Amino acid sequence: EFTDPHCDGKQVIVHLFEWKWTDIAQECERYLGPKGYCGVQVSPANEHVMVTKEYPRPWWERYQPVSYKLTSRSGNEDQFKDMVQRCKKVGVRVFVDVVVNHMAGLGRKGQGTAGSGFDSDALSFPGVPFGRDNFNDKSKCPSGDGMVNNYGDPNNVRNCYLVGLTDLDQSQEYVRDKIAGFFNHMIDIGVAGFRVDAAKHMWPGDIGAIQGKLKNVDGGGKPFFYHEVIDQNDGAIKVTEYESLGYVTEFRYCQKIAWGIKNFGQLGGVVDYGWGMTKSSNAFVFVDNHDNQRGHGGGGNLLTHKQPRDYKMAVAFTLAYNYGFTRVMSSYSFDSTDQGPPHNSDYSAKDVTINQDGSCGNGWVCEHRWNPIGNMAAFRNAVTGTDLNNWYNQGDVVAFGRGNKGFFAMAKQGHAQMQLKSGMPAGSYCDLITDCKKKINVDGNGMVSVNIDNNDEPIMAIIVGGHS
Ligand code: ARE
Ligand code: CA
Repeated sequence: EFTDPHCDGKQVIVHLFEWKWTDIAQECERYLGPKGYCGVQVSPANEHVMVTKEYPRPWWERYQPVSYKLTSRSGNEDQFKDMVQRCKKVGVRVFVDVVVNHMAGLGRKGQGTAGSGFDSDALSFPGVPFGRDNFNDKSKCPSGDGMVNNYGDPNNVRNCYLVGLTDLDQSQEYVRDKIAGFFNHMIDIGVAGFRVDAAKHMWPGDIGAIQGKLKNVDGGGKPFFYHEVIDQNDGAIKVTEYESLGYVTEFRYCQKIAWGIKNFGQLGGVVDYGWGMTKSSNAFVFVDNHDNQRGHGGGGNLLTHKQPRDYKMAVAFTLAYNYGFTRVMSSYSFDSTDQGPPHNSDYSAKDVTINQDGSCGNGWVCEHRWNPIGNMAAFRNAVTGTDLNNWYNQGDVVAFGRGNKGFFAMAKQGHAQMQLKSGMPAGSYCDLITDCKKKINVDGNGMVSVNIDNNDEPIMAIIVGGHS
């Protein structure tokens, strides 16, 4: 349960971080549908605070809810509905980032993006409504100052205020009903699932109780769930506690894949169950996310769009490999870690423009459109359910097959001309990475002529059905 993304077996979603609903609707139609993406993770859709104090309208204001009305920096409810329906029509589902561990941070008051009043210090959120009694009080939080300050103690992590964010008490039936009502409203609109923000800071039993109140999505079945739990073997809370609730984020993979790209010889051990990594059927996998790409939430030695060559190898490898359910990140350029999306003078997000060559303008990076990333969605879809075989890892080359459905290779130095065993039927195949500019030959014995040269990306990938 909660592990079906409802997209006809497709395997890759993209986080269009901070995009407007009107732009996402267009992107589903012009790119994501045709390329075989399963879905989009969208930024929080509900009403949030508008921060001006520390920084003018930072991206993180959307992680401070004011109510569950569907008006946010990305657009209003009508635009949200239009996006969900248009995406669904082209086979792309919408997954919403839901922030229900807490409401806005202490010290904040005024009006949210939908015009609701609120006062965090008074624990007053009339737009829901939530009041003083609906929050965890000091009797439940053992930290002394009321803040999360000891990741070794589950009561501290789950009943105290995360960075000063007013912490809801999800053990209450009333609170559960409000949250489930918010989810069901989006399910009615056609949403197929949820990324649960700060799930680590909620009791798994409370999340389960909320899930028990949910409707089926259209087409039948429970919504897809993936829970944000940062477990880097550094605290009391383990990802395994969330496995019965759906997928769970595997942040250790971010570190491992960055390490593996630095040291190709390590790529065979990129999934390390000895590290406590979640089993594949529950692992939600990504190279970077909106937090760790800017040093928030489990940052460190990671690859992001700022190192494009290595990043493309990391993402392409991840999509070719046989671990977990995958999410691709799509970013905007930033200098400050607080900086919100590219914006107009009123701080509304700028349109995503598309250049002649398919890249994005107006400050949007659009990694999901880079060929070694965007075209690998088709690879992952094509090899679903196959084993990994014909593993080759010598020097700076790594290559492997996926059953008789696909073959992948990359060469760190940018050149590899060699014959390798593949499980593929004979033929001349399109190289997905160069958008078919290169043809790759497989002979009658299944030997593939790997052809990577410095003129192109250091990667090649072919799939059955992808004949030239
Ligand atoms: C902002 C300000 C704060 C201020 C607060 C309240 O930055 O200074 O006190 O507002 O007014 C995002 C930003 C935060 C931001 C918040 C609210 O990252 O900076 O605070 O929005 O606007 C932990 C959690 C994990 C969380 C990360 C960031 O466990 O759930 O911290 N990630 C999610 C989202 C974030 C979001 C929130 C949660 C809050 O993805 O984008 O915050 O909704 C170890 C631990 C981890 C811990 C990590 C960092 O690795 O194991 O559990 O992650 O350290 O502390
Ligand atoms: Ca909590």
